[in-house]
Parts: sequence; C-alpha cells; structure tokens
Amino acid sequence: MSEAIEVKVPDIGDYKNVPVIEVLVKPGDIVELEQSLITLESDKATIDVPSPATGIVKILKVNVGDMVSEGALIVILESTDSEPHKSDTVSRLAQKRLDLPTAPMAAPKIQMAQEHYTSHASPSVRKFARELGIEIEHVPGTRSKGRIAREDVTAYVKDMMHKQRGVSVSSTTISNDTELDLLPWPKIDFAKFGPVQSKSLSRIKKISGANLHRNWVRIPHVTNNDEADITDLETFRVQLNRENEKTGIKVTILAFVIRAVVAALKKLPTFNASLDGDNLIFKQYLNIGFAADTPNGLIVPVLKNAEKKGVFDIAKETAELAKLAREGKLNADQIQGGSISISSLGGIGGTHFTPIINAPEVAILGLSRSTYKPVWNGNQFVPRLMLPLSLSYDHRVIDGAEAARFNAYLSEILADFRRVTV
Ligand code: CAO
Repeated sequence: MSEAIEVKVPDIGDYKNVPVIEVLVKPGDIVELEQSLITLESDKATIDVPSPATGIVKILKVNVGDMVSEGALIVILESTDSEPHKSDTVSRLAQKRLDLPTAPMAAPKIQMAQEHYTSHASPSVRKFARELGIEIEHVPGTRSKGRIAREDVTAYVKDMMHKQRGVSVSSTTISNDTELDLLPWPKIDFAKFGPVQSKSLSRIKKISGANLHRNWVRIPHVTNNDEADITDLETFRVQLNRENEKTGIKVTILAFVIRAVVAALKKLPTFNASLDGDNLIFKQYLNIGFAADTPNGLIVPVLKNAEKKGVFDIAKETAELAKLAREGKLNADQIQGGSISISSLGGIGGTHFTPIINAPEVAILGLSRSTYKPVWNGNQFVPRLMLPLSLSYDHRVIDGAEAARFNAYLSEILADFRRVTV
C-alpha cells in the first residue's frame, strides 16, 4: 500500500539556516531508499539529505538557494515500500536512538569541507563520479569556492571522450599520455651528450604521423606473413619490359600485385570493408592505395577503379601518381577513397615488416624484397624467387584464418598469373 511521507531536514547538528545548493530530484522521480534528495552546504560541511524510503516524489518543497534548518519540509514522497514508515526522517532518527525496531534508517551524509578531501564536492557528486570511474580530484569545480557539481563531472567526462576521439595534427609525439595512462614522454637535454641540431617535422610528417599514431593505437593489428613464388611471373615481367622498352613504361612487380589484390578483394570482400560503429560498410569499388616515399614523407595515392585496368595501365598510373606525390602535386581526390593499401619496400630491401593500417581501411599489404630461396618441390630443393607478403589486418573485422586465406590466394595468383581472371 502506498503512503505519503513528509521528508524533513533531519538532525544536522548545530547547523541552522543552511543553504540548499543542489536539488537532486523533481516531482515524478522514482527514488530509492537512501538516494540523495538535496544537498545543503554550511561553512564547514556539505550534507546530502537521503530519502527515508523507496517511492515517488510527489511535491518538492525547496529550491536551490532556500535556507533550511532541522525539521524543514523538503519533499512529500509517496512511499512504495511494503513496510510501514514513520512520518518523517526526524522521527526515524529518534527511533534509532531509542533502539526501537525500524526500517533501514536514512541518516544525513555529512562531509566536512576541505578536511579529508582536497576537492570540494557533495557525497552524491562523489558517488556519481565513482560510478563513472572518475577520480573527483581531477574534476574542475565551477561553483562557488571551487565546489564540484554533478554537471562538472558530466562536462569532464564529455571533455575526456572528446579528446580521445580528437586527433592532434600539431605533433607526432605522444600528446595524449594521460588518457592512455602512459608515462610522460622522456624530456632529455640531448646536447649534454654531444652536438645536436633541431629541425621541425615536415607538414606531411606531422599529418601522417598523427594518423599513424591513431591507427596504431586504435586498431588491433595482426600481421600475417607469407611468401609468394614469383619465379615465373618475374620471367614474364622482364620479357614484357623488354618488348615494351620503347613505350617508356616500366612494369614492376607492384603492378602485378595490385592486379592480384583486386582479384583477392573480389574473392574476400571483407578486406574491402570499413567499420562504421557496429556496421561494416562493404565497398563495391576497387581502389588501391599505395604508399609512396617522398622527400617530405609518406603519402598514399589511390589508384581508382583498378579492376578496369590492365597491368600496363596500372604501372603507368602508379608511376604518374608517385611522381605527383614526390612533387607535392597530388589533389585531394587522388589520396582518398581507398579499398586497401599496399606498402612496397621491395625496391629497397628487407624480409618482412608490420605495415600500419590506413584507417578506415581494414588491411594493408606490405611487400619486401624478393630473393631466391631453396624451395623443396617434393624431390629436391630448387631455386625459386620468393616475394615476402606482410598483411596487417584489423582483427575486429578480419579473423586470422581469413587473413591466411587472403595471402594464400594472392600467392596462388602470383605463382600462376593466368589465375588472376579466373
Ligand atoms: N623485390 C625485388 N625488387 C623489387 C621489388 C621487390 N619486391 N619491388 C620493386 N623492385 C625493384 C624494381 O623492379 C626496380 O628495379 P629496377 O630499378 O631494376 O627496375 C626497383 O626495385 C625500384 O622500384 P621502384 O621503387 O622504383 O618501383 P615500384 O613500382 O616497386 O614502387 C613506389 C613504386 C612508389 C611504391 C616506390 O617507389 C616507393 O615509394 N616505395 C616506398 C614505399 C614506402 O615508403 N613504404 C613504407 C610506408 S610505411 O608503411
């Protein structure tokens, strides 16, 4: 049965005419036993007045700024508790003192200002911060005397979330250490150890660095390493270049790999997807990005509609895009809209590496330098030209087995390029 309860300011010691600094409920709110209803603040303490019962707030009798003393009516509550209640909090306190049987008592929560705590916040605000996993000491208070209100905690959480989403392009150093709870970046006076020279990062390095940093931290990367036998393809490539010497177009292994990647994306479309919240966006276009090393830093031009282009066209267009990248002449359209990226270090060296995914793509293929290796053909070791493949993938989207299949399929095509169209 419901019962109307007059909730009054309980015994709060010697405090008189204390201002109400927060009203935490409104008519119609459902409140739990001991849930804070209002916060009072004296010179020395903040006091939360808790609800003496579970129920619904029917009438609110105080506003922020009102001055109250013991016995002042705060709220009329319609109790939904099954146990009978005394008519107000004061009588409950009296009952408790006489050791009479009673429902759980709602005593005021008094916190002495600036004594045990360095920050100034009411118990309800502290509880709210605790529930959100926030250390109240970190929250700047905006109320009088620097007191922290519930809204300050909310604003602090919003600010933290905003910072975590944001990307700083002004620096490639670890600027968000505190959010990741990392040690601060070491500050060293290098000149102590010998002569040094300071040079500012190029604009491209700053931008690509900030993107690489975000992608490395936010994407759970795994790299699947494999090797493709390109012995026959290399013979074909050399022959093609010899036959087409006059055109001035040089086909490198990269053009064949781009073509092979197009075929792999058609077969395994998850590699041509992007995460959008809890959804996967499957792209119907096949645009392949490739990392180009430029004097100013790394840039990723995008070869559009690669499925419509043959190996010669791909070789010609990648060379043109790489030239534009090195001259700093790429336009915005030429560096966006990729399905997947390729980072080829084959012209330089290396065996395998871990390329960083170019978000919002979900995979990147790294190519290292091909070398002759002894490969067992079932009867004997034979020299075969092996191209190292390093496929980094976003493990939220792609499973290890899919990644292994992608590399295995690529290897199959590269070993016998006739399969690219099959
Ligand atoms: N194995 C062996 N040799 C290879 C090879 C490989 N995997 N890939 C290329 N080569 C050879 C080429 O055949 C060429 O040989 P020749 O000089 O005898 O003709 C030579 O290496 C140089 O190739 P290239 O680099 O000029 O051409 P490409 O098509 O292979 O690559 C481009 C073009 C723009 C991708 C490349 O120049 C480049 O900038 N690579 C660096 C990419 C990079 O910085 N990645 C790291 C990014 S961080 O993840």
